[in-house]
Amino acid sequence: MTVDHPVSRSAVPYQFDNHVFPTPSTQLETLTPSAAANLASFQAYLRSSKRILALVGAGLSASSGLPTFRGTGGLWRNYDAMELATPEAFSNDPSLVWQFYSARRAAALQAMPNKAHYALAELAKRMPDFLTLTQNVDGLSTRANHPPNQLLHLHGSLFSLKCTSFYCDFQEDNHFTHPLTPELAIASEISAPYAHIPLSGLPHCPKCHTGLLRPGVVWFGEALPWRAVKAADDFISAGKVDLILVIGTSGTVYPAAGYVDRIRMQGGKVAVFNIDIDDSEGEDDFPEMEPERSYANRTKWTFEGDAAEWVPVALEPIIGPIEVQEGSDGERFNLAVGRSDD
Ligand code: BJW
Repeated sequence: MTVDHPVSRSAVPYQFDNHVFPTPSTQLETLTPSAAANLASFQAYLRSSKRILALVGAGLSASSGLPTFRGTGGLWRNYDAMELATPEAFSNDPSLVWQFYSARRAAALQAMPNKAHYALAELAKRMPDFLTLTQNVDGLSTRANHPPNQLLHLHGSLFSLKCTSFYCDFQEDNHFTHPLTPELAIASEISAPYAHIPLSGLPHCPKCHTGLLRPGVVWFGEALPWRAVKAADDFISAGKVDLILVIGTSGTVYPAAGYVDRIRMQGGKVAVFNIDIDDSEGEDDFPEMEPERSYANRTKWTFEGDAAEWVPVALEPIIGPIEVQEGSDGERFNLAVGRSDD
């Protein structure tokens, strides 16, 4: 659906049907010898790691059916992310921006956490010195029961609401009602067409009764939540981080992307899980060495493919096998974790 709208010159908003679909699970059953050596080398280092950080992005939730922002299958395929994820866009056209976020709230509510969300939650339960920094606003890590004290939301949440009035401090978290107003029911589907909603039909503050509410996400040019940034800094300052898992993120948005270099500069190693590894990321650190020595000395591992497939496999020596089953109410549970705590 092409929408002609003043905010965007190239707009095809709400055309989010180009998801990145998960690669078939058979990808891991046919590992080449070098891929198996890569995995074994990573797992050996993982077992020896005491302090681990994960930086996750939209690709983590791709196989849950939620579109990513950039690249193939990008959320804003013909639309620049900067155009909607800014305070200016909201101020210019709150109706457009609210419909965009309303559709994403609906999609996130319908989505289920995948095996990678559960695997990270399980790692957190088994390793007190494991911390996940998520750029995602979809709430899926929380719904996979990731321990909240080991999960920092750098870019806020689709399910937080804030009053835009300068004079009002209203903020509410975990607000899962959809639609937020009867008028926003038209934006309940990811491909819903755009229709202008007057200001009176958009969510207003229940405290001051005058201010317009906005989604509690971090837009370009806005500061990240200071508590989350401080907690991340404290974790990094408390001791060397042995390993950072970089999962499903393009690493293009700062300051989040900067954590990878900070860990490398401390001497920590990096493991990248992405459906699309570019040539420079895949480079062997020691290409001239024979394979065994090369793998033993690696400072970086890459796992190309669906994070929902790779992450549970890569973490298996610590967390055991992850099996996800759906409950009668449609919610999913991580039922079988085979490794005992001996
Ligand atoms: C798969 C997969 C599968 C697919 N399996 N993988 C330093 C240098 C340059 C610029 C800056 C800088 N520091 C700050 C800036 C400016 C700016 C910035 O970074 N700009 C860049 C674009 C250059 N940063 C900011 O403005 C930040 N604020 C700030 O710095 O404030 C300073 C300040 C201080 C004090 C006072 C005031 C201000 C704020 C950034 C906020 C970002 N917000 C968004 C929107 C959130 C709300 C929403 O969701 O709508 O966050 S933008 C968007 O990008 C969203 C994401 O969290 C973020 C990152 O995207 P992500 O997650 O990496 O997704 P994609 O789509 O990019 O990548 C997906 C990846 O998954 C791809 O690689 C795929 O291949 C892969 N994939 N399927 C595995 N199945």
